[in-house]
Amino acid sequence: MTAKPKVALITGVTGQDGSYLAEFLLEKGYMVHGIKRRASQFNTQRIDHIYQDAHVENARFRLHHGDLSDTSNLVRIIQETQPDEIYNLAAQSHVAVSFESPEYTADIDAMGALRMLEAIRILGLEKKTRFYQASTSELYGLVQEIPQKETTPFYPRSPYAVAKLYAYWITVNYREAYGMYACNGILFNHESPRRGETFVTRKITRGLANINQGLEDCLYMGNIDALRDWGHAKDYVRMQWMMLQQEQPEDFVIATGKQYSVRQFIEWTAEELGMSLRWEGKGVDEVGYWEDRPIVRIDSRYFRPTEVETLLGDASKAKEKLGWQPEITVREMCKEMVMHDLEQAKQHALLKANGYEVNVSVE
Ligand code: NDP
Ligand code: GDR
Repeated sequence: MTAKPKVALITGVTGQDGSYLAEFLLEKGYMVHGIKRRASQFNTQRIDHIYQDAHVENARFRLHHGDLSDTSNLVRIIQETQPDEIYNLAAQSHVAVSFESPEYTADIDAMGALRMLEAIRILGLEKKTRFYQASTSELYGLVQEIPQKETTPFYPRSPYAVAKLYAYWITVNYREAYGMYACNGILFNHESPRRGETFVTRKITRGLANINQGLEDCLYMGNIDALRDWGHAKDYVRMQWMMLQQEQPEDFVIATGKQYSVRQFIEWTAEELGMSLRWEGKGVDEVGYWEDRPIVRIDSRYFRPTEVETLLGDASKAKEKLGWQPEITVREMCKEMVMHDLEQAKQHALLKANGYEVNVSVE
């Protein structure tokens, strides 16, 4: 007789982390349920390769329509799936967008976490279901201490970060108030070829690959002096799972402990593409040249009303208590992203050369 597989429920399964986590858990033998939003077009590109037809017997990957704004829907899905582990990854996750849609961001990122925790409680699953909350280094915001660790005070700098601050504390509160196994992963930026196209690393690798293939002329950037601690999403989802396998629930910082500027990431990307980049000018007038062509310019539209200038994480606790360490370096990750986006740009260039319309826009 084979043991019953563990059951996981992932919100945000169609996103970058959700897709890697689903792959990871399926490899571990889990039954994986994911919540996807209804959209007017297919939004499952990142998980299509692991999709299993629901008609197939013993399919171990199932999708459910749902939304973090809809309590009754969440209660029903949790009731039906009876998960051992819930990974709450769903969010309006773009910091700049949160300034434009602060109320929506609060509803999904803050209240959404509360709705998930309450659903567990309403269903009497407090002792069965373990809960992971996708917390963020954005909580640190305005620098209070460098590097940032679990004990560093928070100072959120965007509607996104403020919403995530609520989610962080409500997770701690439900752990303390109801004895739930609930914990926060305070994750620093993590990227991959599956990163959303409007986050800075992907915008750069995609934008410069398009320029390299003659699909675009120039990449417009915001604050390129911002400093980030970038890791690879694959390394970080492993840690999300590890956090739910401990005897006691605790919160952990996940980071590489290395920090680089956005400017540096642009230079690495250009290097991978064999495009030597030369900077001229200062501030908003700074321009990056490839030979005599201006290919990177600053557009103040991409500046944020309040910026997080510097993030650098100290993941010693994760290393000591869980033995976690990142395996993929930022340069390896940059190369992987560039190769992926170059391949895509080449395909688009071919389509274009044959008279097809292609959408290569970079936001
Ligand atoms: P993505 O933006 O790639 O994915 C977000 C996911 O949430 C998508 O599946 C999206 O669905 C879903 N979603 C958005 N709104 C709703 C909603 N109202 N109801 C249900 N689902 C919704 O994010 P990442 O994978 O990069 O990040 C995962 C989580 O980790 C997020 O909570 C993010 O805030 C947090 N985080 C991310 C970090 C990073 O560097 N990547 C660092 C620290 C924290 P759809 O595909 O339909 O848009
Ligand atoms: P961040 O990621 O805000 O850190 O949030 P993002 O990649 O959007 O920005 C990183 C830094 O780059 C600067 N920047 C630009 N950013 C974007 N998107 N576009 C630009 O053109 C641009 N130019 C400069 C930004 O100002 C910023 O300083 C991500 C998200 O995944 C969150 O969900 C997560 O919580 C945090 O990482 C940790």
